[in-house]
Amino acid sequence: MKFNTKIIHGGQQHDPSTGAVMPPIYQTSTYAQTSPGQHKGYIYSRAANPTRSALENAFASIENGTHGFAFSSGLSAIDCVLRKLNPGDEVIAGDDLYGGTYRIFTQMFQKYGLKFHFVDMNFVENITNSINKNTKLIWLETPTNPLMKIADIEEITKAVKTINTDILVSVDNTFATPYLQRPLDLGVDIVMHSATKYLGGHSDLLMGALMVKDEKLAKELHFIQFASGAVASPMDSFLALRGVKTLHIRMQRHCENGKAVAAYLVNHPKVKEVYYPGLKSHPNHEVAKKQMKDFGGMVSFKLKDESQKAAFTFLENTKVFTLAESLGGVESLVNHPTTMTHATIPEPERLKIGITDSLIRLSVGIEDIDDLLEDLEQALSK
Ligand code: P1T
Repeated sequence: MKFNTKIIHGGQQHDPSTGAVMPPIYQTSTYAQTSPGQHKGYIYSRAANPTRSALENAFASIENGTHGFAFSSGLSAIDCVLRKLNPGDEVIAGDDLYGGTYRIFTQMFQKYGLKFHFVDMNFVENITNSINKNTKLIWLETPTNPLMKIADIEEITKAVKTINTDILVSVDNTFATPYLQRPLDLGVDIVMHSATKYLGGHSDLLMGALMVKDEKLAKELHFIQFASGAVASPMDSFLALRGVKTLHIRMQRHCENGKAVAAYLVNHPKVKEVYYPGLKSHPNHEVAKKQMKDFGGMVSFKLKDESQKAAFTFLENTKVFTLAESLGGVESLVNHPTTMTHATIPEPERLKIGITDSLIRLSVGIEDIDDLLEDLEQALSK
């Protein structure tokens, strides 16, 4: 099946008992057994639930994986991957990550004996030079949140696997979605999503996803998901599956609008710098062109006036763009990383990579582009 068909039908079947085209919301915690161990494949909803199974099959299908797993949030999906590791193991991660990812690494798992190295993923030797016998996981986020850096997934995976095939490579594919790039096809082991964002697409649920194509790895992750219990609810699974079915159409518009917003901001006299991989001036534009179908709807920029006051004036004055954390929904959002999504990262670390008070992140929605540009224009004129 082609991607646009898979998005709708991949891993799906009509409900076997009624023919329902969409899976019912199986709002049940448990399942009747006729004799101990005699059941219809479902025992207890922490292990599996038919609505979640339908979604997990769709997740696997859209990333060209064999298994998908749905969690109660993106961070619980990350938590599941980290629980595969043992004290003393080391992780090499990008230096620009969602603030919550940085926090779970440094404030949760470091204390259980994992060691994290944060490197600029633009240079593959930064990764290969940090690999030692304890390295177990490479954590990529591309495009990164919020600086929109692009890592060359294929080149990095090849270099890592040449050194040691047992090192897992995981890609947080939240910003790109499988519409734009499919990391499992490029050799990585695990794809992770905050499905709260584009996969759900409507800002009405919290969810995480993992997709893999290796049977043994799938078994291990399923065991952790079952044993730890941070599963997605039946209702959220239903909503996410409904959202996934329009991902390709939404992403087309997100990309069109994202491109138009970036082009507008580049020429604005009050704007110092625009971070969007679709711009020829973006340092990773060529890599983005190689591995992504298009460039997405996330755009960050810095104002020339570097004061927090100038940023706040803009943030307080947008009308169509809502000031809020999160991204990837149909509606446009605006976010101030230093005080909102990335406030958890210590200031010196933030400043080292360029997350300053003048940085503003836009999640460009699928509204009419004229209204979006008009809104930016009026807010920038304040
Ligand atoms: O919020 P949650 O569903 O737990 O997902 C965490 C997460 C993981 N990875 C990336 C790239 C993310 O952007 C997020 C969540 N991000 C936001 C809430 C935000 O506004 O950036």
